[in-house]
Amino acid sequence: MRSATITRKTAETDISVEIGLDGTGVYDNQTGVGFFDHMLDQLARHSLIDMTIRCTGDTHIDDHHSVEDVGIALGQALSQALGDKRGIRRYGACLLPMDDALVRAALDLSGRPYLVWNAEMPTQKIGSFDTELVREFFQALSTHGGITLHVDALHGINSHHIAEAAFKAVARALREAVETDPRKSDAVPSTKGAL
Ligand SMILES: [Mn+2]
Repeated sequence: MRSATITRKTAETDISVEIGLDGTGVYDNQTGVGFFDHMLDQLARHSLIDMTIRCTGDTHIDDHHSVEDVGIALGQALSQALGDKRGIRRYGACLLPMDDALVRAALDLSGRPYLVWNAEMPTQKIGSFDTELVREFFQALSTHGGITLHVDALHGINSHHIAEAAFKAVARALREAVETDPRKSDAVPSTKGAL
C-alpha cells in the first residue's frame, strides 16, 4: 500500500498523520477541534484514503494553528505517499451537492501548489469554529502537497453545508487523482516525465 507517516512538532502544535492511499476510508481523527474532526472524517471517508490524525495544539488561543498545521502535515503525507506519482490518474474533479450547497473541486497533483478559493461562508462561525479556517486548511494542503486546487461554491446558504460540501468535493476529486490508472500504471502522467 502507498502510505506515509508524518510527525510535526512546533511550539504551537504537536501532530502525527498516518495515511494509506489504497485504503477503504477508515479514519480516526482527533485534533482537539470538533468541527474539524468532522471534516477530516469526511475527507477520509469520501477519498477512501485511510487516515489517522492526532493533534495537540494551542487551542486556548484559537483553532488556527491546529487547523493550518494539520493541513501542512497532511499535505506532506500525501506528497510522500505519492512518491514519484508513477501510474496515478493525476487529475480529479467533483461537483458535489449537499442540500443548499453546491461545491465544485478540481485538482491536479502537479507538484505546483496553487489555490483558487471561491467559497465564502455566510457566517463567521460554525459553532465555535472560525469559517475562515476552511480556506487556511486547503491553502496549507495545497502548498505542502504540491496540489493545484480550485474550489468554487456555486451555491449555498448554510456555512456548515458549504464547508462540508467543500471537504467532500475535494475528497472525491482526490480519490480520482491518486488512483492508479490501469491503462498506464507504469508511467508518470506527464509529457515531461516527472511531476
Ligand atoms: Mn455535518
